[in-house]
Parts: sequence; structure tokens; C-alpha cells
Amino acid sequence: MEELLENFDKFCFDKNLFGIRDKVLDNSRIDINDALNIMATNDINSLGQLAAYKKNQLHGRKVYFVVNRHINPTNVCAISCKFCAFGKPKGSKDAYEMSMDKILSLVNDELKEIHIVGGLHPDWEFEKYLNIVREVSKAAPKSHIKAFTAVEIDWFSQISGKPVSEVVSSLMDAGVDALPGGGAEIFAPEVRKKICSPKTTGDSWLEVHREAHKLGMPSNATILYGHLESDHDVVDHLNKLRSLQDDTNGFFAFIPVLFQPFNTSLKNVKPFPFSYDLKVHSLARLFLDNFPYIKAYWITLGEKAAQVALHYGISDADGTIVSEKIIHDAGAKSEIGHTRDFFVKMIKDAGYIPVERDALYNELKIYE
Ligand code: V47
Repeated sequence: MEELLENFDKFCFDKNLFGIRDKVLDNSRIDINDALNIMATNDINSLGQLAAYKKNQLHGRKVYFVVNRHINPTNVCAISCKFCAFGKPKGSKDAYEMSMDKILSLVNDELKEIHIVGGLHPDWEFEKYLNIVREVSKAAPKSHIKAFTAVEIDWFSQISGKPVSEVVSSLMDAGVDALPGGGAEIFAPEVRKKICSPKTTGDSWLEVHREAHKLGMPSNATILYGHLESDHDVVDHLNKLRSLQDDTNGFFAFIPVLFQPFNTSLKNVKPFPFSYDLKVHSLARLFLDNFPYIKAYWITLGEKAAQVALHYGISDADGTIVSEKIIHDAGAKSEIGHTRDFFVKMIKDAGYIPVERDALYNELKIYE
């Protein structure tokens, strides 16, 4: 595989990438300084070659996707974050609460992953969330349930008076198979304060995932980027996740989530160029050497950019989703869902091999 980078000296015009190339070939870890150099480069294609090399070492030409569905049982939220257009105060005209029948009408065993997240409802008890999981699990026993972000789990701990470990154990008993990666946003306290001051701190987010991993519950991690963060904040965020993964090895995927400003209080944030998206995704692949998968979240990137990102270290195209609401409320321009055939074609057209997976990354079908 070394031959993929054989001509690197000829095409790379950023001398700061040569040392990183040597580490990638050597399979040794890049450090914070290397990560900052990656964020500073404008040789995007050379960077992409490094990230693609690393991805190919792990997964060859396979790119994973899942037949899944997102369900958001309520958008009523006790807190209000500046970057979010989904959460609504109780009693507001756009607030909704799904009945159990409504939730159950959305699930079936064809779904390999059911992703459930929502607002921090001020009146719902923890038992209500457990019941949702129990009923969904009964209605779709062959599907995996990936439910509740660390922010929700922290909230469940507050409203139930139970420690996080007990909350996670109860969720596992009810039928949750994995935790989604949402709520991490950006760990840097100063920026976090500006975009989501009432939210669970970065340290608490990390602690919830540490506890979950200890109990054998796998999870994902995200970064919300493209708002007020600096390169240093991005690198610091990844460094905290890499350290936690060194300790627990409980993360499956890392998902860069591009901020959608349109209907939010941060709508005047200056847009970043596309090269920034490619840098964040490539950096994630190169820096998070202990994360098996890096996802391109097509909902925020858009379908075309997500396809390009497959050449920048991405091994997972997420899934069908069916009806995305959280980020479309903020004005995302992508479709709200796609078919299995869409992913097979999108991945093949980019020169990779589509592999349908379940929520725990078991391979279900290879589309050679
Ligand atoms: O954490 C809210 C994001 C996230 C906006 O684990 C916004 O497999 C952009 O975490 N612009 C939830 N993003 C999404 C998420 C996720 C998605 C897909 C797969 C997985 C997984 C997890 O939605 C929140 C927040 O970062 N979000 N508002 C916005 N305006």
C-alpha cells in the first residue's frame, strides 16, 4: 500500500506535511503540533491522500452505511442553546410530544438502527424515556436501538436522582444498544459558553461516555464545527476524545457535524470554505487513530460534499435516516432522508465498495 504515497514528494507543496507522511507510513501517532499544521495547510489534496491512506489501511475500499431511522419523541426542551433551532419551550406553538402509538408507527424490523434523541422535556420522568425504549424494542426486536445523548443522560440523572452509571444500566436493561455522539458540540469552555451556555459541560459529556464504556455500552462522538471555534479548539476537542478512547476503547465512530446557522440565533456567523470541512474530516482520520470509523454526516455536509469526503479519510456514510428534523429545523439544505439504493450508488460512484452494516458495525451485505 506504500505505493499510494510513493510520489508524495512530487505532488505535496506543504513541507509541514512531510513529517506527518512519515508518521502515517510508520503507523506512529501524530501529535498536537502536527494536528495544528494540518489545520493550517492549504494543500488539501495532499492531506486527503494521507487521510485516504490511513482509512484504506483500516478498511481497504469499504465504506459503510446503515438502514436507519431518526426519531425525536419531543422537541420540548428545558434549555435553549443558541446554535439549536429544534428545541422549543413547553407550550410554544411549534412544540410537540409524540404519543407512544405515533412512535411505534415509525419503527419496523427492516430498520437496522433506530436512533432516538430529543429535547430535555421539563415534565417527562425518566421512566417515560425507559418505556419508549422498551416499547420500541418490543415492536422492532431485530433492530438495534441507539438512543439518548450524554446531555440527555446527564438530564435523566438529574431528574431521577440516580447516578449516571445507574441511568445507563437501566437504559441497557430497557434495550438501548449504543449511545449516539450528539451533545459534544465543542469542549472549549469559552466557545461552549457562547453557543450553548446552559448545556452539560464538556467534562460531563466525557464522563458520561466513560461511564457508559465501563458498563460495556458503546458510543459515538461528535464535534460541532463551523461556528466560533479556533483551530486550537478543534484539536483540543479531538485530543480529549483520543485520550478517552485510549482509556476505554468504547467509541465506534467520530462524526464531524457542520454547523447550520440559517434559522438560529447565530445566523450571522461567517461561513467557512469547503477546504475547512475537508481538513476537519482528514484531521479526524489522521489524529483519531484509535477510532475505527469516521463518518461523513451527509445531512449537514450535503450529499455531494459527503461523497467528496469519502476521499478524505471517511469510512462511514451514516444512513437512510428517513426523516431528519433537528438539523433541518436549522435550515439544512440536504434531503431529509435517502434510500438504501442511494447509498449503494453514491459510494460506488466515488470508487468505493458499499457495505451495509448494523448499529454495532457488523457487516450485513457487501455490494461488490
Ligand atoms: O449534538 C443541532 C447538532 C447534534 C444544529 O451518533 C446541529 O451516529 C448543526 O449527534 N447545525 C445531534 N448541527 C446529531 C448527532 C448525530 C447525528 C447523526 C449520527 C449520530 C451518531 C449523531 O445535532 C447535536 C448538535 O451538534 N445540531 N443544531 C445546527 N444548527
